[in-house]
Amino acid sequence: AVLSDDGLKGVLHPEFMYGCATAAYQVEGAWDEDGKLPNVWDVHLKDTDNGEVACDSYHLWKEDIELLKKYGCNTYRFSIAWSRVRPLGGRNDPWNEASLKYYDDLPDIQPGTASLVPRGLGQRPRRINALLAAGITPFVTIFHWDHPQSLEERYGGFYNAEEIVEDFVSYAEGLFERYGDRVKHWITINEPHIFTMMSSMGYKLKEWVHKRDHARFAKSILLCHARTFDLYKKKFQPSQHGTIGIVYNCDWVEGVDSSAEGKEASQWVLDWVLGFYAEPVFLGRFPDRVTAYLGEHAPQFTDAEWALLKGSTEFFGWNHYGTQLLSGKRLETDNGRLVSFGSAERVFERDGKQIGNKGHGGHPYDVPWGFRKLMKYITERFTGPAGIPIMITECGFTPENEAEWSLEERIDDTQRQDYYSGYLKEMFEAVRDDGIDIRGFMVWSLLDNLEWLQGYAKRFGVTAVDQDNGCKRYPKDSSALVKALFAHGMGK
Ligand code: PNW
Repeated sequence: AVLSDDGLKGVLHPEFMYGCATAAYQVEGAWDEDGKLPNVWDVHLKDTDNGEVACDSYHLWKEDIELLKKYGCNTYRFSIAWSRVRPLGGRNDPWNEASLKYYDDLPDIQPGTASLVPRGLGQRPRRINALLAAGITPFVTIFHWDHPQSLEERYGGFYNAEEIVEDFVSYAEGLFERYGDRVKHWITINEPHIFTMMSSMGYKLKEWVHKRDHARFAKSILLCHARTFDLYKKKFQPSQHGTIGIVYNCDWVEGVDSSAEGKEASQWVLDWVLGFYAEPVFLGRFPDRVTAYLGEHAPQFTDAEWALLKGSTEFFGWNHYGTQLLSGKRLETDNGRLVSFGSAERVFERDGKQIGNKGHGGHPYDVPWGFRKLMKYITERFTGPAGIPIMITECGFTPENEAEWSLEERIDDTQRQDYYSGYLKEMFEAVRDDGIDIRGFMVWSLLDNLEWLQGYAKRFGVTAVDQDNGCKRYPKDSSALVKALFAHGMGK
């Protein structure tokens, strides 16, 4: 275990941001309250597990803040629901004051003096100020996949770069105007690659994505990001003094053996899943493997757009879960569709041994050394040369079969505790020994919540939520462990 006399006490940056993360659609519920209109997931998941109630954080947000305090967090990463604050979504559509207020505050709340007791409608202390009053820094995701359905119906959503970019930037501008005096940490977009896959698998095509679709989404996403970054830098940062960046998903991959095929497959997956969105932002180009693969579909940018893209992040937001080994075999189908993650065949044993505890299929195995290798890879390729820090914006684990567990079993979450012990030890050592500049770490997730297409069966929370009993919250044992680990790393 970390802790004790391991030489890791106090190795973290003095202003290290330790917190928990959530996303609006996955926790808020209240899907049609206070003027909110349907987002793409409300429509798509209508008849299955969905976010209509979720963890009811729209009403229970004060309890969420109490949990963050209990867990020793100094940061809360959450997202704003576009379909709440601007229900129709478009640049000429009205804002919704009732919902803007939900994320906002009362002017009479001063740091240290906030009362978290509700004082009646229209008078409630709101989330951002309540966080600040609790000494918790809001880290706000502008877009965590839940755009208004009306944008799909009007013009095909992210299929239509010209339209979505203008609407996205206008939405972001409204958030900077409204909250930027108090929110100093902004994320434009969460996980471009997974958003593309999940959207296509989910509300759009209901099948694996064609390269053409990846290319169209990439163009929209990258331009939404770069234009929003540029707007913030020019119009808001000079007076608001906040920071802004993008969040990537990336798990570690390497060949199961030392074969050239395994190496090539791994680099392909890293280029496809991460490089496709990180190289434009860090290096002003696409990876060669990606342009070669996309051929005629490869997104085209003007010189002015490339200039906007290059250097358009102030931190490397990184969601990391697990590690997979690749056999070197490609699973691409003949009609140009990718099966998943770049269609490389995945294996999870080496020398006859499973590589770690098995978790949820998408980010499968608990492999601390994979995290360590990827910290190095990202630093060497992207953040080191750019001189910018890494922010771990999500990291978590859920055992494969947790859905069948009783509440007691969910709380005694030994596999999640093993996971965080192993990953945080690697992270602390990487900071101390490998010169890795990590400034933040956010547990995914504060709460057991709606895992998109997988419903409520996959539970990433350090807090169990009893959906059958008013969404009552129960801290899992891992929450105390993570708190202790960060107290140690931060020298307390
Ligand atoms: C991330 N995969 O999504 C998201 O940012 C969260 O909203 C989500 O709940 C969390 O990870 C846990 O899954 C991903 O299949 C969803 O590889 C699926 C995958 C990766 C990321």
